[in-house]
Amino acid sequence: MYREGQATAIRREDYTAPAFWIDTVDLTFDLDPAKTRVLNKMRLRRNTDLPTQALRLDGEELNLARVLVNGAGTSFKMDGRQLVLENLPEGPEPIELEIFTTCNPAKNTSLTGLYVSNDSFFTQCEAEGFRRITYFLDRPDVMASFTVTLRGDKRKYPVLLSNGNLVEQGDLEEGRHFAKWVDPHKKPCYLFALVAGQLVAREQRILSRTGTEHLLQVFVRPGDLDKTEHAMNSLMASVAWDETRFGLPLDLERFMIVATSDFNMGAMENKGLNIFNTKLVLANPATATDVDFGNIESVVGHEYFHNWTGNRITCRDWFQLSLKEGLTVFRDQEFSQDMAGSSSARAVKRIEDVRLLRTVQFAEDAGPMAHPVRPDSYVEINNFYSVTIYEKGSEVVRMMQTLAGSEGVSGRAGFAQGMKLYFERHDGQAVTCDDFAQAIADANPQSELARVLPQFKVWYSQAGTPRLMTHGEYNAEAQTYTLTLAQSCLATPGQPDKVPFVIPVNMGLLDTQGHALPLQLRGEAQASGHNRTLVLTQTSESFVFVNVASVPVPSLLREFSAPVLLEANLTDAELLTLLAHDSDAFNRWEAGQRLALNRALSCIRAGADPALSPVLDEAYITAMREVLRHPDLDAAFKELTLTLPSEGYIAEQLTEVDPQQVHAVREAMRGQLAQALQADWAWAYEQYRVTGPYSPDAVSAGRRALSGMALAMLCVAARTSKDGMWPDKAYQAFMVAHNMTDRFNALSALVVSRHALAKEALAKFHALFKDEALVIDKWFALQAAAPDHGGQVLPSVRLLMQHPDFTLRNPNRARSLIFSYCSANPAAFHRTDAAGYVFWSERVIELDAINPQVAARLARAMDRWRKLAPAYRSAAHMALERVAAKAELSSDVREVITRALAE
Ligand code: B3K
Ligand code: ZN
Repeated sequence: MYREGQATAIRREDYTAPAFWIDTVDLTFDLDPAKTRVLNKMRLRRNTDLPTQALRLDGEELNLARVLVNGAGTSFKMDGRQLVLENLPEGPEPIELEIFTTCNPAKNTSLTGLYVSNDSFFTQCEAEGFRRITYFLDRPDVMASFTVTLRGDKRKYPVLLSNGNLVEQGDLEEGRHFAKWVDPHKKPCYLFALVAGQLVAREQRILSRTGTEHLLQVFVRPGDLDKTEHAMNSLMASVAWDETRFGLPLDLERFMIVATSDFNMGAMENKGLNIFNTKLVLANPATATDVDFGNIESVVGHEYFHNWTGNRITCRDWFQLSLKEGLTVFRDQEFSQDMAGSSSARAVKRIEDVRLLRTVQFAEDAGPMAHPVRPDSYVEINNFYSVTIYEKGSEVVRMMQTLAGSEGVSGRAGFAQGMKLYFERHDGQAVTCDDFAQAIADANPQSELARVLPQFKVWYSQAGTPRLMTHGEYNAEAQTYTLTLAQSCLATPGQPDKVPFVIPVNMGLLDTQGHALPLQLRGEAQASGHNRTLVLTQTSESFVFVNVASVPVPSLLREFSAPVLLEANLTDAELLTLLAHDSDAFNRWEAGQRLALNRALSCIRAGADPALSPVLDEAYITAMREVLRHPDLDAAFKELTLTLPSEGYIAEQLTEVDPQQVHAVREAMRGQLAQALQADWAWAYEQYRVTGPYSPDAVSAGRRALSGMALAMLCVAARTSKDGMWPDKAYQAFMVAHNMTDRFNALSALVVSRHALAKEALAKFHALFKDEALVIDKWFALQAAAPDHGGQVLPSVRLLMQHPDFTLRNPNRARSLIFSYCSANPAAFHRTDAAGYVFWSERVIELDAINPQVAARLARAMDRWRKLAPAYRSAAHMALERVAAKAELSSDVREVITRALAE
């Protein structure tokens, strides 16, 4: 967040090893909100592999009081923000360096480094926050042993936590006390953490498979303990899962999670002391929805899994971020799937993950911030905690798992072997993505992955989403089916020309009745199985299937086996066959989405008025009715299939976007589906309502999702029929609901159908939950994302900013109102009078002065401005220029705006 001078790009090719190693760090904190004193005693030694050079320590917003070398005063100088020591003793002997600084946590609104939230102290060091605590070699390849002593007022800060084991604690003079923590594991400083405040803990002792005992703790503010059971259950499940699936045990006596309401992102994997956004810890049936419960399970898992993938083996430099993030997202996705249970519930999770990837990551890959999974340069590393590093990174790992199989060894087993080798080789090290890929391939020498590894790694170096074009030719006489797969990839910033990727394509063939056909490629002695992985490595390749008795319907990219844009150009008849019969649940869902998308796109491209000619035809509506009424499909799957592609996803398919038109078409489609299936929705609402006690399991959650959708559709349909019955029922359901999922669904049904009762229900909702910050976030978000009619949303958002509960300083609250409007409500944001863009530019500038990381995320709302139709585009351009013209911008926001404006 450097504001002085010109921010320069850091380049991956410039990496050099550190000039010094730091073996031990002994930190003593005297905690005081306005002036915390930090005594930092380090033992360093020169990296003798490099020529003798000065020690340059990173620091930011620190007041330097003293520097001692081996106990004596020394000369030093400042170079920008670095503390430079030029005269350290030569030779390999250890050097004792003592640095005394102070900082001001109360004034720290950026929420990186050491900050105060609700009178407690918290830290956030990844990626470069440790330098705001003390002078240090703030880079992940410097791993040290940490000892931390915390001192503070005992009444104000009864709980004093840091990484590792508590070795000593006691009282001091003047009502103060101390705690001393020793972390038995070496770690980079980005994994350092401290917490001090009035906190209470839910505790659980567990036994590992090998019989070792561990203490798990979830710390929250007093009053929130009744919302910690699910987080604790998720943590216990995570520990058990990593041990069973990957043989990775908990390596600490004590594992702590602490929740804070002021947090820039979801959570942070500090060694043994994870710090979480309250949103991803606190849940009880009355305040949290099924989606919240699911997110908590997945993020608790994610941070826990980092203990091995990220903490035991960390990144050599921040360009390797996906080494830990892509891999750990892959692990948390697998964990959630395993927790979900049935194959249908697994598919539902996969569909949700792919939906996020395709709407958000594909858009990033096609926009000004496009970057490879392993970027080549950055200005501000915080801007690269992106869906590309995380979600696409996870897909890259998933493809490695797919390709790690060989004769008699499943991909999953091969991948597990690869992980084992990765830990044998690199435990305790800071490594690169190459090291990871090499270990997976080396453990599976017979696999396709080993054969294509150098080319496979194009996924790490090349940005942009590949297009996969497929074409099938059936020869009835020869009974052959020739499937041609071809790929291309558009230019991205800095990468005009692309080379072919390795694309694993899971596929099968169905006959027109929907039966799976046995698969036999030319050259194979006999048919085997109904599912194959074809591996495309060239620009174009053909695969010939023989003994194909009738014209087949291809089911391609099953389970979404590669992060590509599939252009299969299937006919409606083929898509309907897949929707009704494919054995791959993902592709069933995908066929339904494709049918809806094709209809939306034809209407938009024809410039047709959806109010005059219906967008959906009988074939589509009948197919959706069949899905909704299907006796065997799970409720969660039905809900996903009946949900139309989002406005954002539709927009991505167009070369030029009029957000108002996209909105009108999708709204018309929804209205039509609501009307045409009215009787079916009414049936589904009654059929799927859950009446017993609340449980967040996948089956009950799916039922609530579907009955909630049915209620919303019935309220939407009631708009035309002017029948008040369903809105009344929704209001009733809202009032009597015994869990937040049903209550919020009922409230949303009234808001999205714009019924007069919505106002009253919103007021009741606020009154009921006025003391529950996370629920009030939902209240703001729902209003900011409400469907726009006549432009009422923006004035309502401006008014809500004046609400006593609103503050820009709390990231959750800022996201709930401002981001929900700018990023999750395209038709309300892309106003023809440009007022949405003006609002955006004001908020980006305002937020940047408080919290650059959050501001830079908001800045991304304009990423796709060049795709907009001309009138919007020029207004968006002006808004971007307005922000760019500000002299006082953080490097975070400056980088995003500069890239958005670059040609
Ligand atoms: N590693 C952290 C993210 C840190 C973001 C810093 N701007 C959380 C996670 O991915 O688990
Ligand atoms: Zn992570």
